[in-house]
Amino acid sequence: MTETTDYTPPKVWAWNKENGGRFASITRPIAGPTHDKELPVGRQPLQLYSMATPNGQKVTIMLEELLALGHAGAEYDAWMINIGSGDQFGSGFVAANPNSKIPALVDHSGPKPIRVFESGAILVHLAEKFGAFLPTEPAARAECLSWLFWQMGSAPYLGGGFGHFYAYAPIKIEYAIDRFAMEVKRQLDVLDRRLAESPYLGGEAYTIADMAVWPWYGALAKGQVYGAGEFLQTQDYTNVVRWTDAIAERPAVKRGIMVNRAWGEPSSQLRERHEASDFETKTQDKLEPAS
Ligand SMILES: N[C@@H](CCC(=O)N[C@@H](CS)C(=O)NCC(=O)O)C(=O)O
Repeated sequence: MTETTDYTPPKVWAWNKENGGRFASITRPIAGPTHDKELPVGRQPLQLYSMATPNGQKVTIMLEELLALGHAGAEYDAWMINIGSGDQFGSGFVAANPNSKIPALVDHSGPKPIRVFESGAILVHLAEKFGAFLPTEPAARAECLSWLFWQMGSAPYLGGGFGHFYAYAPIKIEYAIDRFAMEVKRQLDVLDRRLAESPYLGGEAYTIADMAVWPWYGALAKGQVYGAGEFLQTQDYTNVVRWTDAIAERPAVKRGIMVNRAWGEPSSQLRERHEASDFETKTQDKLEPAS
């Protein structure tokens, strides 16, 4: 083990604003808004405030799946919250999500708007509202919710643990990378063993559990996050790769991952979505054609 630091924690921690890590500018030890800014509200029943990170994609995939099933009440306006610029600290966003993280949903379909934050809570809210993608039979429901909550508990080790120390921290700390690489490989093995037993995480049917896990672990399995495919040898998790590829083929998934996306191929970016036809007319290649 290489010694990389001789740091000894002081008696009282102090906020060192110049910590140098990627995203340091949006990392703070305090909650609450930094500035006044109301959220826009469109004409659709559901208002989503988000960005196309894996946590954001879970919800846009679900909304597109619901619309594909014919649930017109799932029509939504998707507004861009640029977390790199600190939009999550605006007063309106903090009122929708006191945790200042995307995604946040405000459901305007009832007599009073309902705010929902935490992607897992948003998926359950939508699944119950439309009676879709969450089985009602007790055993199947329990299995689905177990995998959904597995994602909520596990992904912080992947993103905040492995991803942070492998890709974003200003120094490479062998101990931290080793510890979280071990945990992430264990998590991939958990998924691989489950997906050897059944086509989807909840069993025979595709559910909100798959929608929550796929944007993180599917992307990881294909080497699309943190450039860590080779390091973690993700191709070896063959059941995860099979499941990842099958979900990627779903038309609603193809649409969902484009929403609130502001990077990559211009044709893959639908920065704001206000109606279904926006996928044909408002992608970045159409809005700003290369001259
Ligand atoms: N557990 C939350 C995690 C949400 C989350 O971490 N969102 C990130 C983007 S992927 C974010 O908004 N980060 C901005 C920040 O931390 O200031 C959920 O599932 O909704």
